[in-house]
Amino acid sequence: MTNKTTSNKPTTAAQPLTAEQLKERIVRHLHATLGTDLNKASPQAWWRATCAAVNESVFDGLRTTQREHYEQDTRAVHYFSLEYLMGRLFSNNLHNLGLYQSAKQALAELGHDITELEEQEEDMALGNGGLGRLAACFIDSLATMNLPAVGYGIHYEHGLFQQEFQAGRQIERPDSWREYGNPWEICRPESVQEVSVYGYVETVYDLQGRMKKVWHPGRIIKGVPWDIPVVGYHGSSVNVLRLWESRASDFFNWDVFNSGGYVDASRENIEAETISKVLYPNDETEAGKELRLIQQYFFCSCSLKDMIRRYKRAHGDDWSQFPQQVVIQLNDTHPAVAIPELMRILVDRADMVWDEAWAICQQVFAYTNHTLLPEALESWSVRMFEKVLPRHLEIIYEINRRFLLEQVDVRWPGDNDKKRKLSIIEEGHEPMVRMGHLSVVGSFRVNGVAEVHSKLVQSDLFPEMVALWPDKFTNVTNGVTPRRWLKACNPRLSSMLDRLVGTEWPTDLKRLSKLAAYADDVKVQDDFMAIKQQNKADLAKVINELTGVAVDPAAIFDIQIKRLHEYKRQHLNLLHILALYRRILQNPDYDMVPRVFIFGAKAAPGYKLAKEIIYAINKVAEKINHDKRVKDRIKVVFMPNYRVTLAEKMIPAADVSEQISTAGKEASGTGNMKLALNGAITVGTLDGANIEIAEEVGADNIAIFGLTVDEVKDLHRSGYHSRDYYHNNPEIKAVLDWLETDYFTPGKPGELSAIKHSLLEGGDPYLVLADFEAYQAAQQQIDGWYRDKAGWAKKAIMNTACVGKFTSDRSIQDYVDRVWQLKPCHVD
Ligand code: AZC
Repeated sequence: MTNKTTSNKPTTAAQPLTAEQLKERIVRHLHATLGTDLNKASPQAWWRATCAAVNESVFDGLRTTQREHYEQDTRAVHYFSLEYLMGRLFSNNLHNLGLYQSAKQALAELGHDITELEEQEEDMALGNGGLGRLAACFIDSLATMNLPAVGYGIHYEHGLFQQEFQAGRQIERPDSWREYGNPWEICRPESVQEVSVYGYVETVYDLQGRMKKVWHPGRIIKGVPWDIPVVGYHGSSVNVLRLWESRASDFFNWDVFNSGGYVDASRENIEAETISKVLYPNDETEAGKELRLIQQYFFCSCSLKDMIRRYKRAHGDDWSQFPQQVVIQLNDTHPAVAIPELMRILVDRADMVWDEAWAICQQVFAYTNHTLLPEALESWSVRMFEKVLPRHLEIIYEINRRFLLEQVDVRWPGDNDKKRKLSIIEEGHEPMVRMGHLSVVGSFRVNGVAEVHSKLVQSDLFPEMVALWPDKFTNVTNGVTPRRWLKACNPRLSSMLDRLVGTEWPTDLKRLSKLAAYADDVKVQDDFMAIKQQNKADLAKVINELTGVAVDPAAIFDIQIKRLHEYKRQHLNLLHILALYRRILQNPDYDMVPRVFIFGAKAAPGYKLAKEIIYAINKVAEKINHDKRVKDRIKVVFMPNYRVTLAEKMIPAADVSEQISTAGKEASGTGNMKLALNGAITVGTLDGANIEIAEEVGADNIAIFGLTVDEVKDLHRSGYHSRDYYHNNPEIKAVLDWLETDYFTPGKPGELSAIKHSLLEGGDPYLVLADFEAYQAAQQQIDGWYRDKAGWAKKAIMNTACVGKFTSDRSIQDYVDRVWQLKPCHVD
């Protein structure tokens, strides 16, 4: 490889544009691109003109990066992900280009406030939660570290639904993020791909008598690529996120159209376009729907063909270099169908013999597991698979036959139980294709996303696979990009850090550790907490605008933001709020530091109990917020439509970070990292990355509580009876019974009983009641800590100082070292 540099430290920003130069660009685009005038332009037009001005720099970087990667013929990682939760790109691109200050000034001189223009942008919410946001942080780091990379995914017309509350209940509205076009994307008609689905497979013999399989597809769909440039921070690389939009194939439509079937042709159009129409809104549940499988196959097939076209431009039909040039990271099992697709291309199209093709595949794919929840482990009915992808099913059968024969039976001769357990095909009344098994068998590396999670992937999910291939398994602890999650979202703290630890921390986050030396410094403590106070005042305004609730920035801001799921235990938080409320009613002088409990969460539209929990929190909030007896000691707010943009406003204002999942259930968490980075103190279980956060910040600076992974297992093994906790703890009993009355829903008793029901009759699968007592003790500890102003400031500072490990740059470096073996490619 002939890369110019081997250092992946970002280079310093090129000479940034002056405000004057930016002004000239903005005005030029207002005229030439937007076709409007200075005095007539709407805020939307100003925003778009500024985006166009910024894009001049973005596209410059994009062209040079692509030229450099092409000329140097570098090895590259191809990140395959069904989700990218990007959020807004405006301020992110400005920060990464080093243009934020110039743009702010330019716009101010043109009479506009940059933060107001930022509000013109819709979130690009092409993901559900953790997994999709991780992909977005990773592509930011890849570009920043000058690593050759392409992100591949789907160009959904509608991203994650927008959430509204009607009388406290979640209502979903479609998300039309690009209704009026998105200034950051470029359509690439020259790179359109075609993808086949349905149909049947024919066995034919060639002139040499060799058997060949020919797939006669039932339908052909066109994949149109949209490129989103991904700007590295002060680096020179601009990588690409390539998202595929589905359209009806021209070829197919003409036939129907010419035979007079205009209406039929239109219907086909609609069906083809359905594929990229909408993101499935399920976080950690597998839908098993045909359209979902087609989505997965559509984007994998388009992406592989795109990669192969690029490879062939440099190497022709010589496949020998392919595994040296290409690595594909599968973001969970969603893109696992890429494995049989690459086999099909190599065997059926490139006429390669099976062993040679399989050897290539096994050097190319790596798989990241993001969850152990059984309901999230994808499996597809063989019946449906055969209908949609008949040739791929045959290939999977062959992969499985060889795996069972050459690996499993060699290791455990004659052991049919092992074969049954390890088979990619799950036998039974309805045989299923197990995508996790396929991913492990087809990949050279498999990783979990935090130490404890990777251990559980090995011990609980795939123990036999580990016995077969111990070196295949590794860990890469997640990380978050400090550019978005500190630099851009918390400008006050960022400038303080610039002063105290220097300006290099955004690309070298360990430098924050220098802050620890100031943890006892009274002036630094005061400044740090003054910034927190200002951020809280800002958030208080947003809360008031969105919910009409007035909150006092002097109270503790206690924040739980994440998807709504029983295992994340928002209802544990709610039960504790109810317990506090009850204590206040029983003892009007109950002494507690005033606290604002703030939630943000979307529930999957079909997840009934999750929606009931949202409703319960909203009803309890309504009651408590209006109860004079509470004297503002407790406020409860549920922020509607939680998304990246809202997270950016909430995280800098958090005092307390709620990370309270049942141990063993949260693979990693990444919100936990963002909150700690911004100086919030975690109340958390020993789960996922909380364990590693605790190691970094030290026991004094985190409130750990509850059952450990082993204790959870023991309790389940010995038989867990949630009713015992209900009967033995009067506070638990009282608050659960309370939910059944009409106290929070006047005239409608029983409206909030779903929670109690799931915890008692439902058996409390996530051990809410078992952890309640420890949780309330941890909360009491927080209350005590907060009363000591200096002590709290020190803890908050130590959190920011000690979480440098959790930059996504470190995660990416781990992937480079443990999985990808990639070299940076410096771009001039
Ligand atoms: C999430 C995990 O739940 C979360 O713990 C982790 O931090 C995140 O991935 C990134 O690794 N999982 C998902 O969002 N979804 C699925 C299907 O696992």
